[in-house]
Amino acid sequence: NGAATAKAKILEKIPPIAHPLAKAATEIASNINYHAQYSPHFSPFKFEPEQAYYATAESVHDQLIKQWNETYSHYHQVNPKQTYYLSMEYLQGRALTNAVGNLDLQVAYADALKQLGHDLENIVEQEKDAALGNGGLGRLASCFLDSMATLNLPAWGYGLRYRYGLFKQRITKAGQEEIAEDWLEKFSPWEVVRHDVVFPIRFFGQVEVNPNGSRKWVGGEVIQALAYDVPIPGYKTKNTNSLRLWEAKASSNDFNLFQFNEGEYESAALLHSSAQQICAVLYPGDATENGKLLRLKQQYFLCSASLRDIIARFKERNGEKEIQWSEFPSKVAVQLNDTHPTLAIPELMRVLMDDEGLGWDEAWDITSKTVAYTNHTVLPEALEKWSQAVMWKLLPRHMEIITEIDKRFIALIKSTRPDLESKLSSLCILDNNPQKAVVRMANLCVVSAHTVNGVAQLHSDILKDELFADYVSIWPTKFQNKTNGITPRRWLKFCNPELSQIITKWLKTDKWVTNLDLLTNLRQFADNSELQSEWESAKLASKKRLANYVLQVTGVSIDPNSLFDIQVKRIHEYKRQLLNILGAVYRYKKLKEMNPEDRKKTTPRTIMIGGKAFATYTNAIRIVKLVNDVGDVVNSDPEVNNFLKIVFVPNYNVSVAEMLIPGSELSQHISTAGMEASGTSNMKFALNGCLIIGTLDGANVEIREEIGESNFFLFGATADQVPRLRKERENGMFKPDPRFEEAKQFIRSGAFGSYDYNPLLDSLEGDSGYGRGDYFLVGYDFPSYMDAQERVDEAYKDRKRWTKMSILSTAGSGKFSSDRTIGQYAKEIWKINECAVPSA
Ligand code: B1H
Repeated sequence: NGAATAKAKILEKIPPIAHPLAKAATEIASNINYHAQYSPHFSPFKFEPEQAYYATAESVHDQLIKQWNETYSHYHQVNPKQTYYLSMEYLQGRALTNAVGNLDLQVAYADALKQLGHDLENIVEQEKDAALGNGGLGRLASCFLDSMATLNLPAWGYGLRYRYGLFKQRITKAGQEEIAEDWLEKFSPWEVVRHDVVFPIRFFGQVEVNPNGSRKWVGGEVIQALAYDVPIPGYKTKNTNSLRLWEAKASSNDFNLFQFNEGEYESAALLHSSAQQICAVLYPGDATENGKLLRLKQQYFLCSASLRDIIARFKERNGEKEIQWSEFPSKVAVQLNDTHPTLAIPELMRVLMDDEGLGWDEAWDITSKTVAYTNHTVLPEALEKWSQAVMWKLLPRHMEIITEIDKRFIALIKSTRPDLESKLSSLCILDNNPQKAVVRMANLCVVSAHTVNGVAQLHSDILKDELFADYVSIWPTKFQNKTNGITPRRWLKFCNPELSQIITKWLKTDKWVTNLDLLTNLRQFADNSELQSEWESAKLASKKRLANYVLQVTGVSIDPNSLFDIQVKRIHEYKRQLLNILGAVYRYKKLKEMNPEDRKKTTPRTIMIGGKAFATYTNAIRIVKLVNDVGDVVNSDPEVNNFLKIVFVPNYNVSVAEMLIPGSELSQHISTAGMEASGTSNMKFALNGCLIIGTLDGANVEIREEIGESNFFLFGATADQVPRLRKERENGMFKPDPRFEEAKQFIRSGAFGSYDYNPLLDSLEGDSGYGRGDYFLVGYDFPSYMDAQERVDEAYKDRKRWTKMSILSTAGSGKFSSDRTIGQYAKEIWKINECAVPSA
């Protein structure tokens, strides 16, 4: 406690001053001290890292508030067309490093904290990740927000303020354990509650028909949506956009004081708890279907609150003039992040017709010119279908509207495309199958949106040629590709400062941070031995940091001189973590059989696998257990553990990724071709000089094109071969490679403990639940995967050549900046322009 008092004592020497725009370190120290004393959230006279974090965050928040307000009023004054990105998920991660870095106050804040007896590096670790998303789709939304602000685009995000984010993963002897992630346990210093932004949201009820024929949705239950705003600072620009997250609240007049006073506490509180349920948890699914009423309520809650807000802003900015609704699409672009916010379509129709009195044709014209849809997956089980019966109950007016949209679509086809009539049953929106009548949300999006896009070239081609092929023949110009991207601020500059400095030094500019194509200029130095040795020592430093982290969270000590091989992503059979671990098992078995001299000639490897498994996805849970069991045996086997370690990295999230990626040398992106829409971690790894072993799937295809075939370890079937291979598999025409059989047999023999792995391994042979066995073609791709791994081992022996490949990976990653992606959305889909806040 002596140390604690010493820290608190430092505060006495520094005057606490409210100085929201401090730039110099001493002023910033005063401002942090001010918050420690005058925005107290803790007992006084404590200044441990936790208190220092909150005080620092509030100081940074001060810095953001002014430019945030200025951004709002500038947009308000200019009244440009603005984009609203609707997403059920955002994976923001930590905000402090990003905010300080975007404000370009990194050095000043580090100095200020030193004066206060703390290290910025240590303080940022105090922040909990905001994990309001599952995986790539949510992280993409967050990268997009960063780019929209950095490009000075008038573009906001809308989402839900989940009380509990994605679960925390703990690994025990039994495998994965899920724990509630209480990110708001104390509070978030970044969000601002807007008590004046509240909208009533209705559920259930009925449709009333007025004498004039107009319709109105009435009755049911009404819950309030309350806005919380999170500032989204752009990099070195004043523009600070908003992420508006809705929270559900019961209306205060709904609280039945009479009942409460009568002692009926529970029924009095019922509405409160039913409101609270809506934003209680993020649905922890990734590409899995669910039929939960609550999830549908969440989706409607997001759509309705956001549209009400958008319309209110449109009216407000219109001023005193009479409203011209036809101008709405020239002021508003709504982007649907997958089908999860599809209800925005019937909701906009409903408000325009029932509240604003427009006719169908006008409302339809406005709606379809406003809304665009991004598809993120072709997995059939992830294409949302909602029960018609449930929808009629929860959203009766919306179901009327959807039915009418469908009717008109069918009429259009019958009158203009009789050749497609036979396909109408799969093209229309309502699937009236008497067993289970559903609404097909993707069809509703495609029929209603002005633009539909995929997230990588291959994926967009599959949408056009397969999933949406018939729609393409109806609306040939509706379909586009927008290859995903990642923000180079978080995913290089801030997470890998060592490498960033080297890049800046050799390019003689740091402009690459906002113009990532400049990285191509590194190519000319790829053979330069001075750059190579700087590059290698940066990588080694990151590997050592990672090794420390792994030791701390798993107790396993790994050798920074071994090849660091990483696969981190949600656990899913199509992502084929099983292929990785079967390859590792085979490697282990061969190492065991070798004589010690031969062993020494192998390339030492550390294989790291991380990711969360959806709790009810049995095979994913089994895969986590298998990786851990194999690791336990291998890592404690003195014969081989100098040559091979296998580590399961627990609780993979944004912050863990920021640690892992800079320290990676090889990363695995090995999905069955045609199944990973894009992938975005592949881009993050390549940008940080990590080589990829992968299939021709998603964005891998474009990454390989950009960085060069010879710098990419390719293997496996291509997307167009997959259907034939599955057929052959079904017909018993598949001859497994002996190495594949050996690896499975080794696991079945009990070499990794007594857990019953037979059901998991059987999925590679007999029935897998997807149809006849090995739907994901692990067995088919195994031999070419193992061959590619041998090429990796060979390549790593020539360190100069490896380093050159690593430099070329970074040099070729410019295309994958989310600035490029967002620039294309802005120009080709949203038709919005930059709206920079003038300086001073
Ligand atoms: C992606 C999802 C997803 N595609 C359903 N689809 C969900 C589907 O909770 N749910 O119900 C949640 C998420 N996520 C991913 O999007 C793709 O698999 C990646 O390949 C892609 O890179 C990413 C971003 O486009």
